[in-house]
This record gives sequence, structure tokens and C-alpha cells, in this order.
Amino acid sequence: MSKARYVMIGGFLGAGKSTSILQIAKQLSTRYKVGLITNDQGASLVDTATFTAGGFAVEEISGGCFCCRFTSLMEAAQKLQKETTPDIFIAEPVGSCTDLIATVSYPLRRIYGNEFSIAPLSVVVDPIRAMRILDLQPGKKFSPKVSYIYLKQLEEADIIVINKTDLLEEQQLISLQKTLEERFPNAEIISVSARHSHGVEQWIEEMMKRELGTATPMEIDYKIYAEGEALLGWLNCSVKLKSDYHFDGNDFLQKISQNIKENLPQTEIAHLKMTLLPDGGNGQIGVVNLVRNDGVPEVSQTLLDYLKSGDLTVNLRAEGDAQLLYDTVQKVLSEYQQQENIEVIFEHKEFFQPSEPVPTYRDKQAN
Ligand SMILES: Nc1nc2c(ncn2[C@@H]2O[C@H](COP(=O)(O)OP(=O)(O)OP(=O)(O)O)[C@@H](O)[C@H]2O)c(=O)[nH]1
Ligand SMILES: [Mg+2]
Repeated sequence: MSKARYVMIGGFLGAGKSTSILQIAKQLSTRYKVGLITNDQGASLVDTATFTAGGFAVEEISGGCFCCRFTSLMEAAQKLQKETTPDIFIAEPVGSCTDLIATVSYPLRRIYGNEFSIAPLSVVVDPIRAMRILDLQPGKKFSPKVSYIYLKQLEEADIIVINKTDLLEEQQLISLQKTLEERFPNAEIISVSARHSHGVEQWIEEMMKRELGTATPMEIDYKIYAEGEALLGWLNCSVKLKSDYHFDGNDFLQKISQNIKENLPQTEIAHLKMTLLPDGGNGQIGVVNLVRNDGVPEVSQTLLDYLKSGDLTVNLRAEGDAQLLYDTVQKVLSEYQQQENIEVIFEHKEFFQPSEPVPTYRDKQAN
């Protein structure tokens, strides 16, 4: 490849961006060197831990989204370039972020077009969430301003990727495909199951062969966008766990996530994800995820051995008050501490409602 390729894979919280990126990176790494860039409003990211455990070079941009921290995005790419010279960069923007074509893809091509070729924007969707927002299926939804962001993400997508097709009946998939085609006629619609690596090859082919388009970026009301983001609560924390006895980390992750969910009945969870890294675990990692209140927490990576101590990272994003999220996680962990005799020490915590997005650049036209 004459220029490094910059690939951005967006989509709402919990849609399966990181799972997809891991699959794509694995497939591409047989032919190319791949570098990954994670992004979040806060620090201490489950995604960074998961990508690192997957054996990839990763840079994390925390404290704001790509569009508001465009310079940091380029610094991260340059750092990866220096250290591992990737042929392909895959970047995962924050799941509540939209307007990426105007604020990231076009400025990137305008300023760094000599260094990078820019892939079209993929937007991943969780089909259950999408069917609720598009009124194809009943179920708990986000409020209108949060749904506004969700729909804006779809509107600007070059490629809409219906993920988790393993969870769907054939008729549900057909109906979702049809609705997305009708409502977003400019997008290519692809269906995959990132977890089972179904359809991922076709997606890679699509994102590698096509160039970023030249359409005028979508219109967006930044007031509604900011208000929608501010309705979301964000909690990131790192917690040290210590016990005199060996305990089952998988069981711990499952129980804690279930208890957090039960303690937040009025708050729609967008994504609760936690990793547990045992001390001396040789890179082993336990991962649990929950992507909606009426879902079941899933341990997607299991620990092979019991542990006595380790590092727990909690990332919780939900439509609700961030203080409530923190209080709930703290309550659940301290109850566990009392019942199970596992010492819980909060080493880092941050919780907030994201502030108004103020992009570094916003290109109104393609260059
Ligand atoms: N059944 C099923 N689950 C999947 C699939 N892909 C991802 N998931 C699960 O969906 C959950 C969220 O996946 P992530 O990849 O962390 O989602 P994300 O979009 O990166 O989430 P954020 O970074 O929080 O925005 C995890 O439990 C994944 O295991 C899939 O193809 N099928
Ligand atoms: Mg992710």
C-alpha cells in the first residue's frame, strides 16, 4: 500500500464496534500491519484493555471524542506510525458521537491526504436496539434527543453494518434491512455476526475497495446533539480487588453486572462493560457486557483460573444521572465486599454527563 489506510468504525454504544474491530484486525493482520485507536470521554478503557489483550498495538485518546480532539487523534496515529508503522489504522470513535464525516473524515483527508487514504465510514448497529428505535419492535427506548444522535449516526453512514445477526430470526433481519434501505438510501447495508465472524470478509472488502465519498455532510442541530449527549451518564473506574482466598472471577463479573442492572431499574443502560485482569494472570482477561436493561449480562471472555487479586475496570454508559451510576456501582461492590470477603479499593473514578461537543474542524464540503 502506498499510503496508510485510515478506517473508522462508528455506531452507538454497545453495537459491537470493538468486537468487529478485533475480528477485522485479526483477518487483516495476516496481510498487513494493523494499529488500533480507541477513544472515550474518560480514561481507563475496557476497549483498550481488550485490544491490548488481543495482541494489537493500541493508542487511547481519552477525555473527549475524536472530533473535539482531532490533534490528539493525529498524534496517536503518528505515535503508532513511529512504533509499529501500521499499514492500516482502525479507529473506534465514542459510541455517542456523530457528524464524523464533517469533523474527522473530511478534515483528515484535507490536511493529511498525502499520508492517509480514508475508508468510507462504517456504522455498526445492534439489531434489537435498532428495531426499537425504528419502531419495528416494542421495547424500552432512549428518549427522543438520544435517539436523535442514534439516527444521525445512521444518516451519515457510508456502510451500515447490521451486527449480531445470530440473535435474529430471518424475517426480523429482512424487515430491518428493508427499513434501513428505505430510510438511509445512500448507505450500503451489510449484515454480519462479528462474534462468529460471519460476513466480516465482505465488510472488509467493501471498506478496503471504496474510497470515502464526496457528498455534502449531513445537517445536524448541535443543540439537540449536545442535549442528547448530556442526558447520558458516564462512569469509568478502576478498582483493585484483593482476597485472602482464591475466587471465581467469572462468577464475580456475572453477579456484579446483574446486581448493577437490578439496582438501576429506571435507567436505560446503553453499555455496561467490565474487565478483570488477575495479578500474574499472563495477560488473561475476563470480560462481561450488558447492552440494555432487559438483556442478560454476558461473559464474553472467561478467566481460566481462580484469582486472589486483580484489577477491575468498569465502564458504564446509560441514559441517566452519572452520580447515580457511581453510587450504584459503589453500593453493589461494597455489598459484595461484605458478603464475599473481597477487599474493594477504588483507585480511579470519573463520572460525568458529556459536555457539549465542540469540534476542532467542521468541513461543510468535501475537499
Ligand atoms: N450475539 C452477539 N453479540 C455480539 C456480537 N458482536 C458483539 N456482541 C456483543 O455485544 C456487546 C458489545 O460489544 P462491543 O464490541 O463491546 O460494543 P461497542 O460498540 O464497542 O461498545 P462501546 O465501545 O461501549 O460503544 C458484547 O457483549 C459483545 O460480545 C455478535 O455478533 N453477536
Ligand atoms: Mg467499544
